[in-house]
Amino acid sequence: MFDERELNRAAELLASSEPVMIFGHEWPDGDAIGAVLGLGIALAEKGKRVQMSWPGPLEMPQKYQFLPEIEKLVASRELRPEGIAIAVDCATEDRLKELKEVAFAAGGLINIDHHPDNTRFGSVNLVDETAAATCEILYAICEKLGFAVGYEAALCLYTGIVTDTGRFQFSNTTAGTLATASGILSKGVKPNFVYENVYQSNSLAYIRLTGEVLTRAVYDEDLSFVYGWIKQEDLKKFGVRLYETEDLIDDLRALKGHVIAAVFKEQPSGAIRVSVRSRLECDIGSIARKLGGGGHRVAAGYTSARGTLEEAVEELKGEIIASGRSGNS
Ligand SMILES: [Mn+2]
Repeated sequence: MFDERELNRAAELLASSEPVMIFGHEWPDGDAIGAVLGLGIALAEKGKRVQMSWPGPLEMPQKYQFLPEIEKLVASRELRPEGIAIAVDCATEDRLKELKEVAFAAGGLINIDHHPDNTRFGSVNLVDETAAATCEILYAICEKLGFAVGYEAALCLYTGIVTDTGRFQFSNTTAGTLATASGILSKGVKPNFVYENVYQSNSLAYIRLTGEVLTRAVYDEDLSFVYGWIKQEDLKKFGVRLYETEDLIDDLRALKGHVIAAVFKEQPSGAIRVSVRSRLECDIGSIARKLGGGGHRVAAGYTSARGTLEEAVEELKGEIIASGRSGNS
């Protein structure tokens, strides 16, 4: 857990400043979206003027569009430095992209995050790497600072926790995570409502794309490494947006015996973005950092410096071997 003095400094900043700008990272996942909206709603209910945003387009996967207050999100270009800024679920200041300047020019920058490689870039840092999700930290902060978490904020925070813990199945799920979830359910959140929206709202096009990716998946038994790929032509063929493919890696992870899973995604620029996951015995986060990315021990990502998909696959295999993982060791 983070320092109580940091929490007190955050409380002072929040009490004395307005508006409160809350920023997630580009192409936000469920935790970042839940954190921006959940904290924004909780502060607004306390009478605070809030501005919620993230860099890049305010687009998000369809599965998160059931969340409240989405229409209040403000495009990054409309923001000027005023009040204070809060960065949520951002390991580094660079995750803020074009909002970085606004965030640092504000009257204070509170960094709330759970990534182990968080650089403490804020003027106040509430970083707890033992938390499963930024939304889990936010629930604790709201409770401690007396910001009542009502149904709508709870719904957002719950969504962040459910998605970052793989529905409470990943190794980051702790007794504390479930205690937080329990507190949230007491606010009236219905697990099946979130489940149906987040996990049972895929388009047929997406399910068919998944089928294609799984059909051609490769398993390197020596490295216990399973991987798949999505090219721009696949997205075109099936009519799926790249940011909607965040969870596809979990389907590959159903494979018995695998330790590392990856999905290589060709970006519109041609660059290869790689999502990687591992079982607890392998630190995929440090491999991703070696390749210029970042993340957690068991969930990370990076953009390959290599030109082609094939080269990116070889690059990752090389790093897996270099890390000592081969021959099912
Ligand atoms: Mn997160």
